[in-house]
Amino acid sequence: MNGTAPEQVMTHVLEVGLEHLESDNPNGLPKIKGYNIINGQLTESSDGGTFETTNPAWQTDCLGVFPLSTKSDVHDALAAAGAAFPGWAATPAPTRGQIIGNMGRLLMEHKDSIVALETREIGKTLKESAGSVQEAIDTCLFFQSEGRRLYGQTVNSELPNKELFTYRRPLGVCGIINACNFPAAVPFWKMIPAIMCGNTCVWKSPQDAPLLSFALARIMHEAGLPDGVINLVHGKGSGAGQHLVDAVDEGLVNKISFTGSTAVGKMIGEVCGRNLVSASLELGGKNPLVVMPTANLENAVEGAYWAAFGTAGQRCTSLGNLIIHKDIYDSFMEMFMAKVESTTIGDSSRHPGVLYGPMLSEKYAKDFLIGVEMCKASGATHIFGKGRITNEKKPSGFLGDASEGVYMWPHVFVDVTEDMECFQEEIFGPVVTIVKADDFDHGLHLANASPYGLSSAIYTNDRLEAYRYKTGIKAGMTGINNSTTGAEAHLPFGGVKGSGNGTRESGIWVIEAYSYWHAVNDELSGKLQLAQMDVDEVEIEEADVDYSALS
Ligand code: UN1
Repeated sequence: MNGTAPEQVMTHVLEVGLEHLESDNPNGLPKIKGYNIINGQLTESSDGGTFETTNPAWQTDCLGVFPLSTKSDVHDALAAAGAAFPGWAATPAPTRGQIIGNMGRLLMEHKDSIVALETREIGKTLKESAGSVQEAIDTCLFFQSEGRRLYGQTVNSELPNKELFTYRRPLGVCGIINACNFPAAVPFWKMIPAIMCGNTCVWKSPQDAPLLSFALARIMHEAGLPDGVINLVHGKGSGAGQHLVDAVDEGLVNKISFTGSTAVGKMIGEVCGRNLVSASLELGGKNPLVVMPTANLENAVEGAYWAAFGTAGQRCTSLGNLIIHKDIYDSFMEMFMAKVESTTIGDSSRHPGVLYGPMLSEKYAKDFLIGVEMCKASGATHIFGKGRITNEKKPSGFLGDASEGVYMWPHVFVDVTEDMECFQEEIFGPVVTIVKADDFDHGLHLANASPYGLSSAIYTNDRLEAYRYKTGIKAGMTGINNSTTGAEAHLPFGGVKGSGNGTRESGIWVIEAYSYWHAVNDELSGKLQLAQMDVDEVEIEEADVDYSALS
């Protein structure tokens, strides 16, 4: 069956020196013993604790067993990152960039196997896993050449025989914590610029994607990364991730970069704030998409449908509130619901072409069902979706045996109003909450009415409306005649309001998050010259103007 691709990754990246554990995996794929990587060494948890990672599309398929890292494991990783920092920071930036380029090339070489592994571990469709891995490759290629720039400036002094310069300096040890929904793209968005700037990292892998994270960390080392520059620790729940955040209070961390929920992001922001440690926080979204009467309705339906249900709604950029102008509401809904009803769902590695696969894991499924109940309790009208898919209760487009995985129906709620909890709160999964707008101003008001401000979109062919939306929306990202998803690796990614603390990932903008500006002045005159005080005064010539006329 779908065996070849995941087996490749085992051979190329993981198998070297790795133990295959006994397994009765239904697909015949191996179950491996995974490790932390601390100072380049494969290590187990200090107390021997482990946890398993399973395939959400086929839950009896166990991918591997990983260390449940203890506080002392996390501290070992921090010590390794601290020890590696001076050497790595002193490595010329173009050399750092070259190693990053090698990572990109190795990812390209093994892309098919990594994609298959991502799909096996978190259930995303093969097409979407390929997108996530490509985003990681794009990031490497972008930052390979940034290693040859990383520009500072020369600045003119107000004093003679004196030179002023600015340099970008690395921050030190960075703690990296990411969610599992983009397990290749998002950690690369963080770690690639971090190491390009000369920092070292302790990466806490997402609990639902330890094997993919392990494979990526092995690739990074295979690309020539010195030991200790990136240290990987696995863990679950409030274990290793919390130990990493706690280490900020102990002065062992110089930066935390986190992608995940707003609640956890606020907690991390507080810890970092009281220690004056820099934090990059990419948090939740309740991304609005407005459809106006001049829009091409077919495109708008397609964009809204993809934004809501692609990735089973498990992107931070997924559509939350769909805001439809009242004049086109009925025709839009007729087309939209026809698509929703025909949604194909299943295990993409066995049923290519499905729109979406299972939830990322059982934990995401549980939280999603709580969200669906919250929509009902909010008073919204529930017009489609029946919770978890079972063989007895499945949509017409479901393919395969529902009892094997953790699949959800697509859900649609209408008659939503801005005072409802389901309008205000992010629900991570395949659900859309639909609101009717009276006119453009009302639509824009609704788009701004949630506590979040990550992504946003409008479908309109009225250029003034598009302009007014673009200037009136409070969001980090806006699509015009496009869905809410689809950020590219060289545009700034991030949000405002409850979606983050204003830091950005990607492109040249992310460099600000992983470096500080160092201003240097070089006095060449051979004497002490005081800024502001020893500056030659320039005589202003008396102008022939009668200023008294102004009063
Ligand atoms: C995320 O969900 O955390 O723009 C990242 C997008 C993707 C990245 C999403 N390129 O939807």
